[in-house]
Amino acid sequence: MRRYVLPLAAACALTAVSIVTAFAHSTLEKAEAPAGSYKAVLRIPHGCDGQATHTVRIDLPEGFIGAKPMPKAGWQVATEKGDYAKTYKLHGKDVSSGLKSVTWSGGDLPDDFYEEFVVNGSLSADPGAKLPFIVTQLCKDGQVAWNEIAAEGQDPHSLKHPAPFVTIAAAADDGHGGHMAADAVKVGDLTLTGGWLRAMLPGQPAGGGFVTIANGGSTPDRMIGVSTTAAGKSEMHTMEIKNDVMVMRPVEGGIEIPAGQIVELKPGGLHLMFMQVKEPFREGATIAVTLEFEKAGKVELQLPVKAAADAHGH
Ligand SMILES: [Cu+2]
Repeated sequence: MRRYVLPLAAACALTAVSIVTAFAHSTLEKAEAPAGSYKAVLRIPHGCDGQATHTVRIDLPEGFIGAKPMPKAGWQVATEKGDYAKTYKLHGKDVSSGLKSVTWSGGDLPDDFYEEFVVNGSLSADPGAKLPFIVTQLCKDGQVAWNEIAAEGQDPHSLKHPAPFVTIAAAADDGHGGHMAADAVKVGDLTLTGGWLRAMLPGQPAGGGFVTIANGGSTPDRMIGVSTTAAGKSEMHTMEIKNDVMVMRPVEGGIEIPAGQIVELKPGGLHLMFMQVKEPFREGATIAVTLEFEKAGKVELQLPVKAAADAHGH
């Protein structure tokens, strides 16, 4: 990627600043956020070995899409655009390119001061993913690059110049009667969240199950099997309304989980179906359910049983 080297402005206005000594590293104001709209506020804590910073460059991470920089009084802003590693959905549209870096130059940020630089955009990555924003500060005689990324299991605090990063939080509750999202389970490129089973009435022979599957990989996967010892027969179903009647049927060939997409199994739509249930699922119980994916393989989920608040025909 091309680097900008920008001339130092002779004179420039001081922007509103506040003195903060607590931040030794460059950091993001919000270090954790769910996928979706995100305002990246990058803090520049100090200059380079006593010198003022005149240029700040931020290289945006893959998965931070539709980004726009906030102009800054006293600084010129320049941007670089390019292709993303893959195609994302943003507001219902496919996007495959956009802002890759922003450079604010011609400013004057004395070493004793702290400043914030803002890029607004949208986070599109799996819960748990860490998206690093590489920050480079240029001063008269040198530079500081916040470009170190912690390896898996490494403590980011052990790095001398860690890149600020945002961790993608689990999606907020979908509002379906207050079902809490279960802990995220990762298998291969897939992240499974919010799994639950609907509590069954006594004598009811079949029950439904739901889970959200995010594919963070670059290739599609497919759910090809579901099983549990709690039921004689487990299937994947679709549900649709035909002639005012809700009809369910097994999904032929399994459920596709497209690359970079989220598939939600939920009441009224795709769901897991458990038949010949030995003991009706009781609210408060936890039942082990194994899902099988073509590429990611098998994963066992401990699914909580929740009240059948909204009976969609089961
Ligand atoms: Cu069903």
